[in-house]
Amino acid sequence: MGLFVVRHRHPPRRCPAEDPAAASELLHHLSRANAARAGVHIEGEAVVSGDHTLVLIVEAAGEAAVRAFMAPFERAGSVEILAASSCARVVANGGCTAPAPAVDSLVPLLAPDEACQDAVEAGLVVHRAHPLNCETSLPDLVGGVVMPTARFYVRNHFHIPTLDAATWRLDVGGLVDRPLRLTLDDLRAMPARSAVVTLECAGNGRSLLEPRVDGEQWGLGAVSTAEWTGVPLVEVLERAGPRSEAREVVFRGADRGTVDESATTVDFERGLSLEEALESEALLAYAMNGEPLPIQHGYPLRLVVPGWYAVASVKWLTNIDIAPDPFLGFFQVDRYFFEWQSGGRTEREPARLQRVRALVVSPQPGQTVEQQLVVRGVAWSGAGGIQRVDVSVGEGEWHIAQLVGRRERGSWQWWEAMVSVDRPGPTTIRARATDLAGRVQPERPDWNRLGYGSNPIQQVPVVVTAGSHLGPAPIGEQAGT
Ligand SMILES: Nc1nc2c(c(=O)[nH]1)N[C@H]1C(S)=C(S)[C@@H](COP(=O)(O)O)O[C@H]1N2
Ligand SMILES: [Mo]
Repeated sequence: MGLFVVRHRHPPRRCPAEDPAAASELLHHLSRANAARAGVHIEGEAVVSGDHTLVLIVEAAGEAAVRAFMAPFERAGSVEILAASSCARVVANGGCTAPAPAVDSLVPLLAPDEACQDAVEAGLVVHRAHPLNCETSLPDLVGGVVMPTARFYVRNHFHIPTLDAATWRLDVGGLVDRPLRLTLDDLRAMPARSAVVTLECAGNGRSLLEPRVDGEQWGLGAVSTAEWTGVPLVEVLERAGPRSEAREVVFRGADRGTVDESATTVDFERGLSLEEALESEALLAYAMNGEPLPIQHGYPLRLVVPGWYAVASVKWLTNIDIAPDPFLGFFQVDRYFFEWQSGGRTEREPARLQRVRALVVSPQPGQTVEQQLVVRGVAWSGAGGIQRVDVSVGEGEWHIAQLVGRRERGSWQWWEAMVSVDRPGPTTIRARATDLAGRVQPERPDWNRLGYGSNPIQQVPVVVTAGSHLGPAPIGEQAGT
């Protein structure tokens, strides 16, 4: 189907709307049902006031179908038919005259404009339409630990593959005694486990770095939490039986493309050492919040590695390969590591566990608040649970916040603090998390060449108005909790 803009004009003296019979005939001709019979889907229609001009937006197989349908208008005046495109498609293609993005894929792909349109409509903050990259809007985080799937951030490096679960297989091979070829039904028949896990992109917060670092300019919303259900990775590894020389487990997704300026195609692949794979409590997840994984989050199967930066959680998983040596693929050694200069030397360290961070969800930056207010948000760390969160107003002393709900490995936890502010006027709220390993957020971000793991104490500017009225009751005091 193609999209078209149609413009009809007629001379004022031949305005068909002035003749009741002709006018009603045209109205019926333009009804959605009549148009559909002619193979034309009318998306919208309007008449430019005082200008004898009608504009239609229609979908049809081709221009000929539109032309045939517009015949009654052609008799009354002129008809122009312009090939058109949705805004999302133009943006996904990179401009009004740019061709569609190049495709190098072995599997069918999700139309980039549709994925982008859905994300915008769900309220995600789209940074790039193709490949689709969008973050969660922080005010949307209200509610429970788990958030609505449609608002979960999306991070892609390539086109989004649409895999057919009926023909999809997970191949487990390499240094194993029993190579496996599993269907989705095979996996569903194995003992299932569910876990609430927070995924965070290693680039979350990159836009706060100074000097600026190239790469996706994430605010603070490249992080989200869902309940994932699937088969523990260890179960599948044990079934396959790694041989004694096995050292590394390599996970491959079905998406691929070119990277940097290079012409060669790379698959999205990541490795974990066998030890990490066995100890990580990773899941081979086929469900997210009780529903089959959505396409953009890895349908039909993805890896979910609790506590790790989410690059480890390979989507659209098709292969698990057990290897004798550490994996050296692009997304393992050319990206997703910290790199600093120290004393003329370059130091590198892979981005593995999520650093500790607290996010203020309420109030939001720029909001007006009263002198007594409740500050609340989430906090997480890949090194274990959150030990404490402290809140401070206007560079004042730190107040300990109350942690809400259960502490779960790999999941963020809500916290809240009631604070009072001495004086009305502009001020800044800060929240600082400390994890059970004793790691605490730094004042300033730890700048590194690729801009990963930026977790400084968040600063939320607000304006305080005079008044002692309390905001909404703290979560712990609401009815039913
Ligand atoms: N196959 C595949 N898996 C992938 C990626 C990808 O581009 N392709 N991106 C990774 C990165 S960098 C992140 S942050 C998470 C994002 O997961 P989400 O889109 O479900 O939020 O997926 C990871 N897994
Ligand atoms: Mo990421």
